[in-house]
Amino acid sequence: MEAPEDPRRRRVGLLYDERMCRHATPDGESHPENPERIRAIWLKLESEGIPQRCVVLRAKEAEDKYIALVHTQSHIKLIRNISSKEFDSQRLRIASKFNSIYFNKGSSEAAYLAAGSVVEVSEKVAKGDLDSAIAIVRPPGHHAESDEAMGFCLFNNVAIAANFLLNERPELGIRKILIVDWDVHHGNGTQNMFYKDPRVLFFSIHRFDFGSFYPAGDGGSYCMVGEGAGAGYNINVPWEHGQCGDADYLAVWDHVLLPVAESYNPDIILISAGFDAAVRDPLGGCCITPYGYSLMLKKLMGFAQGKIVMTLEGGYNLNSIANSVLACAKVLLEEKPLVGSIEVQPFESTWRVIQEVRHELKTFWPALAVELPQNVLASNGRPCPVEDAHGWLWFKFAGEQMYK
Ligand code: X5A
Ligand code: ZN
Repeated sequence: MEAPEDPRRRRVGLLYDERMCRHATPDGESHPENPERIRAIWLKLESEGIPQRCVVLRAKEAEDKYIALVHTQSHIKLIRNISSKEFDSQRLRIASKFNSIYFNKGSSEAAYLAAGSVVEVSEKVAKGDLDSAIAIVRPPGHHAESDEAMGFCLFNNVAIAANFLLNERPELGIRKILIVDWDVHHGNGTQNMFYKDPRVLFFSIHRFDFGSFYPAGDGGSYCMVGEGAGAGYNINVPWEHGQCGDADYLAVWDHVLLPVAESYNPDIILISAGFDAAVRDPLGGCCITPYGYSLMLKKLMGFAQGKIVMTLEGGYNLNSIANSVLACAKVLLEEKPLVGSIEVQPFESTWRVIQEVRHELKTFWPALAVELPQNVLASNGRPCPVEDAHGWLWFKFAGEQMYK
C-alpha cells in the first residue's frame, strides 16, 4: 500500500521537454542561448533527485488564439512558418532583420512549446492543482514585442500566460498578477504589453548602465511607471553598473518590491526568471549566488498564497543556471530552512537607485513614501568576484576597469 500523501507537502510542477532543444543556430555556430542550457538544468535536477519530488510535466504547444492575446497575426504567422521547408532559403535573411535572433527547423515548434508550457503550468497553479511550478523553457520570451522577435526571444511566454489567465480563465479568480522579471536584461516586451494595464504589475530589475546595456535606450529607466489606468503598475529598477549581487538585490526586495507586493496583494506571481545576473554569467556581469536567488524567491512565497510560476528567461553559464534553478526548486519544495549568509553591503549606487525608484513611485504606493533611515543608507561599495578567461577569480570594484 502507498503511504498517504503528506497534506503539507508542496505540489511543485516541473516542466521540461527535450523538443525545446531543437531550436538552435542554423549551422551549428556557437551561441550563448543554446540547447545545452535547459539540458544542463534538467541534468542537475535529475542528479539531485528533484523530479521525483515534483509533478513532472511535458510541454504542450500554445494555441494561436492565446498567443494572439499579445502578438499580432503577422508575427504569429512568421513564427509558425519560419521552420517550414518553403522558408529554408530565407531564414538567414529574415533573422537578420531582427535584433539578436536566429531561426532553424526546430524554432517554430520550440517557440510554441515554450509559450504553451508557461500557459499550462500557470493554469494549473491558478487552479490550485499545483502550489507552484518551474518551467524550464527556451527560447526565452521577455524581449519579444507584440510584432517582433528580439534578444533571443520569439514569443513572449510569460506575457501570453498572464493574458491567458486574465482573459481566458476569469473563473479561476486571477484578477491581479505580479510579474517579477529578475533577468539581468530589461523585460522590454512585457513592459510594453502591460504598460496601460493595472491588472498586471510589472517589476523589472536589470542592468541599465544609464541606457547603454541591452536592450538599451530609455525603456528600462525608473521613469517608466506605466500610463493611463496602468500608471504606477510598471516598476523598473535600473542598475547603474554591473557587479550587483545578493546584497543589492535583497535591498531592493526589502525596500521596493516587497512593500509594493504587500499593498498590491497579487493573486499569482509569475517570475521571468532569467539567471544571467548570476555570478560567472558571461553576459550579465552581476554576481547573484544560488543562495541569493533562493532568498529572493523565498521572500516572494509570502504573497499570493505561495502561487508562484517560475519561467526560465536568460542565463548563459551552464553551471550557474543549473545551481541557481536547483536552489529555487528546493525553496519551492520547502526542503529545509535556508542556510547561508550575505557577507557584503549593497553598493552606494544601489541606495541611490532605490531612493530614485521610491521617489518616482511614492504617489502610487504610499508604503514607499517614508524616507529610508540614515543607518540603512550608511554603507559602502565593495568588491565583487569576477572570473577571467583562465577561470581565475579576481576582486574588482564597481566602475574600475579590470587589469589587463
Ligand atoms: C533573454 C536574454 C539577452 C539578449 C542579449 C543580446 N536575452 N545581446 O537574456
Ligand atoms: Zn537576459
